[in-house]
Amino acid sequence: MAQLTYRTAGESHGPALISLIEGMPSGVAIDLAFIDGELHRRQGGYGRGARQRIEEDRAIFLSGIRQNATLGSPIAVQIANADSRIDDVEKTPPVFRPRPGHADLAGSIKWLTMDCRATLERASARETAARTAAGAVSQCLLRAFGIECFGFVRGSLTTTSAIEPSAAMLAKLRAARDASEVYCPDAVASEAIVSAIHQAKVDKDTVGGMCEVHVFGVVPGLGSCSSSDLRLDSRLAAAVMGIQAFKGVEIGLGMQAALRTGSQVHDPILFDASLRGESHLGFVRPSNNAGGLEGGMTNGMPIVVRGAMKPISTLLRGMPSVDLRTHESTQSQYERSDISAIAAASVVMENVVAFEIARALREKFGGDSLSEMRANYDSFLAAARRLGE
Ligand code: EPS
Repeated sequence: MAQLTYRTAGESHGPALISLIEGMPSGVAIDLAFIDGELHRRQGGYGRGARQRIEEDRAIFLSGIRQNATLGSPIAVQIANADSRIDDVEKTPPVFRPRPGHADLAGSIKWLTMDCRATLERASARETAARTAAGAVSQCLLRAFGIECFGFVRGSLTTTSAIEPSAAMLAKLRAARDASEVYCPDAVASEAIVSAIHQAKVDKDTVGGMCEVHVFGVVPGLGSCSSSDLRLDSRLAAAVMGIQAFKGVEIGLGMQAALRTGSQVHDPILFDASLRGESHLGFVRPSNNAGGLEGGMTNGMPIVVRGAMKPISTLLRGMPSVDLRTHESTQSQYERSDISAIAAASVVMENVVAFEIARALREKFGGDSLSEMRANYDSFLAAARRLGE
């Protein structure tokens, strides 16, 4: 059994983006409508720029599936770029005035060039379409085990929604989120975020925000405390920080845990024998400050991850910068961009989190086919239920 991994390739204005996924078991039903739906959601949200009117992202499977089910072989997914013009110097000119906050300056020094385009084409968040595709494929595996992921926008600037998602509310939450222009299921908060983005547009400024992902139905025991790179919380943090423009990650109570005493932070452990059954071991946690992870392992409670996205670094009014050819002070170069991509970021975050859960699920239950993996999963749960009997 290969480890579940993925890599992406592709530039923002190159011919296409590619995702190469390895380690999926055979026999997983691939829900093409769901995957294209995730790609479509990622293109949306109030505050997006003109590029999204040009693109219509679709996942084209080049390998690894047959009759809409995985074969167990590497899965290559292609997303074509309609706005493909990377070699057209008139339409895609060099960029010599780096944007503060973007990869422009650091990349130009790293690759020893004065043309920031050499860096920005790959640094662009266009690449997150390929990551969303990989995550959506992994969600097809998760769903076979009853695991559901829900990503949304928690807030931006002065607005923070107090909504508390639960598995029982999932269908309603998804409907409310999908009805919101900024993917925030709280209608009042959604409206406030839309107005903040609108104001930023008027001011030729940009806006970031806070995204959150809840994962329901995860079996206890994924991840491991045995070494730091196997801790699922460390992997989730790396996956979320790997999203363009993310500057912070929290699990459960996150940073707030440092400001409270132990008795105010740790979730009590109770046992209710009447709950013991097929998918419940009987342990009850009346709170979930741990965000479903203790010792780097899932504890059976929903996984809760929050990520902070900084504002887009391309400002219509520019920012103080320097011309790399002359070192003279100037305003940063304007490139067509978004005012806010926070809604899109919540879709990306849901899918990168999903991939890490799927990776941990593959590590624990192995198998080359879904049926072999399922048998291992069932026998683990049966053994866990026998503990203490
Ligand atoms: C981005 C700049 C814009 C965004 C892009 C991210 O691209 P363009 O320069 O082509 O208008 O639209 O995001 C996407 C294309 C996307 O699909 O998410 C940047 O500089 O990061």
